[in-house]
Amino acid sequence: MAETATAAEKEITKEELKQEVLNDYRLANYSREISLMGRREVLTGKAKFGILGDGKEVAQIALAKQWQPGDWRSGYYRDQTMMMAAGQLPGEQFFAQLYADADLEREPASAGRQMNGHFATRSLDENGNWLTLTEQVNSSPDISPTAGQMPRLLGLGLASKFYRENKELKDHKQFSNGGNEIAFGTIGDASTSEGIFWEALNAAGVMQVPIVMSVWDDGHGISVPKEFQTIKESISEALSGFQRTKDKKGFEILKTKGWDYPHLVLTYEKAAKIAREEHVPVLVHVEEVTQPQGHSTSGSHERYKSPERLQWEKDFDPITKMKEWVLSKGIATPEELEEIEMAAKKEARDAKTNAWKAFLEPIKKEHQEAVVVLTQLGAESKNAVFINKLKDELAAAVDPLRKEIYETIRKAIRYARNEQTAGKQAALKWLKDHMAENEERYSSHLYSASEDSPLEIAPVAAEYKEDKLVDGREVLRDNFDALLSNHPELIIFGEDSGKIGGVNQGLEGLQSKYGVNRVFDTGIRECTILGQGIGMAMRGLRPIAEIQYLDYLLYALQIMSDDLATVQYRTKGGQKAPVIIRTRGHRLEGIWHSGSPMGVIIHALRGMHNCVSRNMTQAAGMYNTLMAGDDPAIVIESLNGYRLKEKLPTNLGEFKVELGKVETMTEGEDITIVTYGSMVRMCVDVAKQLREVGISAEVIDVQTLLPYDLSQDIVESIKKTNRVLFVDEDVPGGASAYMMQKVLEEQGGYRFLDSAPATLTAKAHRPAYASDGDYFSKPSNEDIFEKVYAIMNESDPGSYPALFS
Ligand SMILES: Cc1ncc(C[n+]2csc(CCOP(=O)(O)OP(=O)(O)O)c2C)c(N)n1
Repeated sequence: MAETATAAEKEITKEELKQEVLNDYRLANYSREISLMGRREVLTGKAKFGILGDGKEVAQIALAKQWQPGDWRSGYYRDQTMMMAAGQLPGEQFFAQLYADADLEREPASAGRQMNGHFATRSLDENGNWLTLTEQVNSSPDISPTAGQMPRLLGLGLASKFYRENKELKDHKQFSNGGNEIAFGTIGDASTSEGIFWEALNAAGVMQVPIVMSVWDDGHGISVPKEFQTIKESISEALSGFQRTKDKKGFEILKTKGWDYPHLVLTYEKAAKIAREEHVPVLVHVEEVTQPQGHSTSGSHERYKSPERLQWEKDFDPITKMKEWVLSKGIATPEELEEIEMAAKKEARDAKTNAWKAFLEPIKKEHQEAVVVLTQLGAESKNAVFINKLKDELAAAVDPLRKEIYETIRKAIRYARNEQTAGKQAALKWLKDHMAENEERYSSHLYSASEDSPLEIAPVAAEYKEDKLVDGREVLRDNFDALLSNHPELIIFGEDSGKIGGVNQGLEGLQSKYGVNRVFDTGIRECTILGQGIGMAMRGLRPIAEIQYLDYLLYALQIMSDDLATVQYRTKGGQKAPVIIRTRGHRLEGIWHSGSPMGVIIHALRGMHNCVSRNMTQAAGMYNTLMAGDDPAIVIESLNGYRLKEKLPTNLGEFKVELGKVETMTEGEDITIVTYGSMVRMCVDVAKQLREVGISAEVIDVQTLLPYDLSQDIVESIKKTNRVLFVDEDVPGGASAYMMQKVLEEQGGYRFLDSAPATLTAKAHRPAYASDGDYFSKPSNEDIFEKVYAIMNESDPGSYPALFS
């Protein structure tokens, strides 16, 4: 009996194995057909650009067998087969993205906002609330900068560690099942030349993060071969020192070949098991990978690959090799395989046809409507000849894009500019309605649109029992204590943040109180501190990632700008990463300890909130607001404020600063001074000095640069004073110019001015060292006084005779 059962079992296993292999073979062919067609769609003009996954099919099918619900991917544009194998990319969706179909249903990765090959699953429902991420395989949203996926990968993997080790998180079932999830990273061999690849791998090794990192090694980065990319022309050899040993932690490094189906399957099985069970990072170096159609549709690889290499790529094509293997093992007959190939081709063709039809349909409708609108506009216009010509051209256009339709309508309306007809009204209404749709289509979700948006968080005033004064850093520390106690998912980390509690002691004692998995030290690696935060936040944790000094934010700026700030936008609300970045800057001394590059930051980081605090109570209130919200943000603490005395609020963790709301510090009648951060205190001091010479200045602290004065209170002040000066520590034309544009243009402030609007900023160079360097590099109290006085002198020299003549 027992023997029969075993035989039957074997029989079934063999059949199942055959089915699995043939299914893999079908998918490899299907994906390849899609790549071939994808290129043709671009070359025939139906799509603008194509970057495709041919040559990586078999390896990715092997990998995807290990991709389980709850797991994550952080990869790049070659991973179409991996996505298809995990059921996350039907062919129709692939083509929808290729055509830039802006419909979210048809192109759920980015709603047509991203170039093809930029994959993502959706973590949020239509209201911006989390889905159950443990029930789906997850892909973080791809970005184009090579190796840009690496910092985020670190955080995606690291989250599993916290979910496994932080007992208070055991109920967060939506995000993790006991930390058993792993994160799969993918990268091209040439992109391993980027610094952030090394930074992320080192950090993953140090922290023992459960990731499986695959390098698809096809020997080239576009045209540049490995000899110019990688030391020893082998990433696994270069990384051999990362290999774990019996007594030293590190990576498990595995090697396999991109065409060796059975070996790939076994390798990924092993890799995933190690990462999942032991929580150890694994590197899989997939060598001998091909790229049958070259890098992208922008060029041909015949220009840079030798005839021998091209021939080798044909001979070692993974699908050809897989076919040879299947036949050699007698798993299927040539006829069976041919049938599969034909079916895959047809299926791919159908996917393409369906996607193209679906993409065109709504545009066709708009096209027809536009022609009707133009017909009526022309019929009732004195300029019918011109309008009808435009209409005829549009009517004759074959499959026009929206751009052509809107260009035509907007030009036609110009011909009716002096007319008031029903046709013109209809055209204007049609345009207005559809432009609103296009606004939503292309410009929504720069920030969270959920109920938890920090813009929805009401302010709560700080409360005080007694007038006890403490150092500013104690207010922060006690507030972080309250936040850590109220939010088990809050994790704070950075350089020196753990053991000593931060260079300015804002986290003093909190590691001892909450443990090393809540408040901890990281290596010196700003970019991956940020990435760590991004990945963790995508998995439901609430990281506060500390960058020790504002001047060093530049190391992290690329990943903040390319990745963090665009998460909601590039997925059209499909994912979020509410990371809070804590840093400190402004007035201190020296080229790298007193920076205030706010123009750089606000312009690079649209999609994040930007909080510029003047003292620690205000900073704490900002953290409290941001923790209640679900957007990423940066809070800049004033370096010179940690030891200044402040009152200690009683409602720690609760009081909140309203984002986008200015605070009037000093009321005045003659001039409005708009400023933020450390300069608020100075401007308030100067206002007192100005009063002594009869000038009444109103000082406004903007509190947040992004968003900026949402209720437009600054213009109300200008209506009263009729003069305005913007003061900050940035370079000339930096954040002060931004503030000026907001107030003069957006708020219409220019209409109320009696004097020329002015800015007062630091010098164009980095600030020089020590007190004198600061005095002569940044705006001093005397500079502010004299600037205001000069404005008053110019307007009323009788009352305010020139200071220096
Ligand atoms: C930071 C950055 N620099 C340059 C590019 C342009 N670029 C796109 S892909 C690529 C080559 C990448 O080669 P590799 O990592 O080997 O991946 P493959 O395309 O071969 O799979 C380059 C240089 C980019 N996207 N990002």
